[in-house]
Amino acid sequence: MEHRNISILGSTGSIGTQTLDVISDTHNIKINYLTTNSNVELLEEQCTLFTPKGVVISDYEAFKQFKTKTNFKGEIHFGDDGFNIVAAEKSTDLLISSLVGFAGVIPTLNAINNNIDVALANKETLVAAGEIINRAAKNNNVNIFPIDSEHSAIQQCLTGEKIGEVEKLILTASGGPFLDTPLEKFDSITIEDALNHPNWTMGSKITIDSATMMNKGLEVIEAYWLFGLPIEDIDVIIHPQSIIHSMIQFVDSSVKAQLGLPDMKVPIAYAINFPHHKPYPYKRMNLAEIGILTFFEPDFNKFPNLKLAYKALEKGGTSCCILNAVNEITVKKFLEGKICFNEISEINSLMLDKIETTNNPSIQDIIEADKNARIITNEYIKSTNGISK
Ligand code: MN3
Repeated sequence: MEHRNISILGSTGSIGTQTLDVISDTHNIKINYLTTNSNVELLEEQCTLFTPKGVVISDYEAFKQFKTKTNFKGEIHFGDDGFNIVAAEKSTDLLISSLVGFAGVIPTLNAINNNIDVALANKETLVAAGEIINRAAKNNNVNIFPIDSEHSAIQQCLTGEKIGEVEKLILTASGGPFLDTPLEKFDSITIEDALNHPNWTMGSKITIDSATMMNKGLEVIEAYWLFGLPIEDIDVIIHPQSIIHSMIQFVDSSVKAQLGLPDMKVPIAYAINFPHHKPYPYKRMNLAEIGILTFFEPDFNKFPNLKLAYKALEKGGTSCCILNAVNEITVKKFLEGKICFNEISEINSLMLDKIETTNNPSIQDIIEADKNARIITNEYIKSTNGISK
């Protein structure tokens, strides 16, 4: 599979910029579209370096500013209409889906329906609409390559193997910055504490999700849709060094793991070059230098969000979509200082119980469930001013 024409949804974000780093280290790749929310300065630089066919800007003020000031000679589109153009461009053979949040779902689905392979960094696409995405991918014979260290690890382990011979997927989790923080101290966790991740440099939403372990919960849901094993055969183990990126256990008890330094460029390069490992100059792992790898069972009392993900998967229908939407709001409210750290999972849990689920959802049901869950959560937080404050 040679991917030669690539578009990036969210090219100025953490995954987007790292993808462009990988592409600048790869031969013969042409960029079709780049998109940003509002970071037009960086977009301008990217246009100069990569000369895409066009760009999309989601923020209207930023769009107007870019249009008047830019030296870029290609197409300049605004908002959802722009995303539709990106998703409809038939010459694109790989879409890097790295928008943040639910905004990534529809453009990704549209690209799949237009027979474009997807490298998926946007978690919400599979979390909110896994069933629909899988059906669309199957119907259109489209491949989905995960851009996430854990799922990329599993995909690398599975290459050359038969999924029917796999007994268990074992996702590793760093445990985040509060692995060793006692539960009694969770009440006083600040925004700065939570944004300080020990191993990975990422955007703020996913960094908070790592601190609450919702990130791992969302990854369990993603793994469920990507690899098709039953929920009970997807395990999580805490591995603070983030060197083993995930493992698969076969029916004969053999375990296969993928290791490496924590660097998102590796899963990005694998997604672009699948099933090949092409030469890149990235820093090599030295296990003797690392010395010790440790593992623990996850603590569901400290990190109830992880349990909530399994619960939502079992409930099915729009439950995972609801959990994801509620969590986006609670994380946002935490970052705004409106609720405290513990309230993220408390409100997530409350809303998952309270908000009604729709079974066998259509994409319209998903969009409505997402919108509705946000409204209910926002209203709840407003009415209570948080739980404990
Ligand atoms: Mn991950």
